[in-house]
Amino acid sequence: MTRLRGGADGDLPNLRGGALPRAEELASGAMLLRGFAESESAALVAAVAQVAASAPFRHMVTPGGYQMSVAMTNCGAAGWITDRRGYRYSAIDPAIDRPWPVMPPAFRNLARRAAAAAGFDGFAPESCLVNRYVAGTQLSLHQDRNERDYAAPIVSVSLGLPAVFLFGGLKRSDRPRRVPLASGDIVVWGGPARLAFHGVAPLAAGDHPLTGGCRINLTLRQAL
Ligand SMILES: [Mn+2]
Repeated sequence: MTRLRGGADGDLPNLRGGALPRAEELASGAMLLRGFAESESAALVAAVAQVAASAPFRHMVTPGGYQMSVAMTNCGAAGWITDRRGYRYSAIDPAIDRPWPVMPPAFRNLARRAAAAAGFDGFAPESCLVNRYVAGTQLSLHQDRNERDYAAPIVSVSLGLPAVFLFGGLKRSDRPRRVPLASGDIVVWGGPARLAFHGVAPLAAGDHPLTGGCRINLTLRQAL
């Protein structure tokens, strides 16, 4: 078990009975930080609602013409988008032709602490992609490679319904690990794992006190 400085409240008790380590290395450069965002999860969900009030969730279209099952929005100086022209970052929300909402300071602060806990100091994301999953929604295996450079890690925060994260290797054909994620869990991957293939298995139906019938995922990146 890796010793881990906790979230906002320091050394939290393990609310899951001590059965699972708080921090688990998924691969070299990839860490699962269980419960790291738990104590601030309600505030994060409230902040997501504020973001979505300005920049509504929408189902974007891939360059190949498929509509994504995950509903997405963004906040921060750059938002990840896809349309028939390709995958990229944009300072403007194309749905409303205005800049994305400002990133809540709590997002940036949490991401910086989580990255540091995983061994990546100085993380300063200017982009937060917000994904919303409902029962049956999935995200197929892919690499995050639209960022300007790959020196910074990716920080991924799970809120609401649980999911199975698929964490593969550097080749698409590498069989992915199936990693159960609960609300408040954070996965950080960078360094030798920065270009690992990853995805999300189809979400199981459920009802979560924080988010009802959905799962919210925050993906924080240094994109520019
Ligand atoms: Mn991704």
